[in-house]
Amino acid sequence: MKLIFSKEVSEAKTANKAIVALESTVIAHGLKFPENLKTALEMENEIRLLGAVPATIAVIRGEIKVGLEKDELKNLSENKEIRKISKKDLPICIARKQNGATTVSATSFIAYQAGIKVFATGGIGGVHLDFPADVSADLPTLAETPIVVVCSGPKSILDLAATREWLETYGILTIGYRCEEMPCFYSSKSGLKVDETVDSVEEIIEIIKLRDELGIKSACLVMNPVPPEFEIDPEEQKKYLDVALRIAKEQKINGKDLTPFLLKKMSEISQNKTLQANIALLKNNAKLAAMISLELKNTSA
Ligand code: PSU
Ligand code: MN
Repeated sequence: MKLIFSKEVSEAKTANKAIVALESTVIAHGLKFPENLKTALEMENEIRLLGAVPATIAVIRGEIKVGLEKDELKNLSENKEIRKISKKDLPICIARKQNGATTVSATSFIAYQAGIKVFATGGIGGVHLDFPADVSADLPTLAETPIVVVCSGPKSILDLAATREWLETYGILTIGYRCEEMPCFYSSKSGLKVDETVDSVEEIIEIIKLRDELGIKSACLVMNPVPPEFEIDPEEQKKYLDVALRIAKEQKINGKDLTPFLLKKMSEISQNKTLQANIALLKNNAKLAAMISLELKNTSA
């Protein structure tokens, strides 16, 4: 698989530095301009400030890029004509020399091929409410990719119980970072348990290393709840979601357009409250991912 590394990522690989992968769907489809660009740059900087190197992943004119230059990030944020791609879409996007924003599915796959072990995002995809046949391609990819994904749980727009069961069945480990319940994006409470709670990065490293030693090939999700000052209580969240779901149904929105549509509608209905929470959790997850990737390097030397 041909990967094009940015100068920064290529130097980091040579120097054996800690690298954190970041996805591009959240930039191109998950947040609107200009907040998307600002958030993407801030996530990268949080990672650099801690001493690790960010590698935002995307397909640009048919080339798989690991690490984006500033102008490439800017283009991704402004351009509406970017394909949202999961792993299975990669061959199409490359063959047709298209621009593709990578989801958790495509990003995990590429990061793993690039030798990057830790990836930070907001919320992962899962089983959709009211559309039980719509299961995000994030899930099957995570089931077969031994990477660490720092996230704030599945997105709250999903059927959380069904998503939690899917993770269980397909052996995707859920670790709660200082939380006992599986967080669900804008909220820290889902009423569903994580597999185990940890209080420190060292405990996460120990578990990841044992997973690898045992030859277990599925992802480990490190679930990091939204910072409390941005948390939206589940009742309030449900109000926004119910309106967004009703509009989606009326407008017959489905397939890969559903997630971006619901996120955008909820942000409008909540007067940007969900947007602020989304941005806060993304930056917070970037920081924790940097800490994990640094500790992983320190203890593997
Ligand atoms: N997290 C966010 N915002 C997003 C996404 C995640 O905070 O927009 C994206 C991710 O790229 C995830 C995708 O992989 O939504 C899932 O989309 P779908 O449900 O169509 O598989
Ligand atoms: Mn879907």
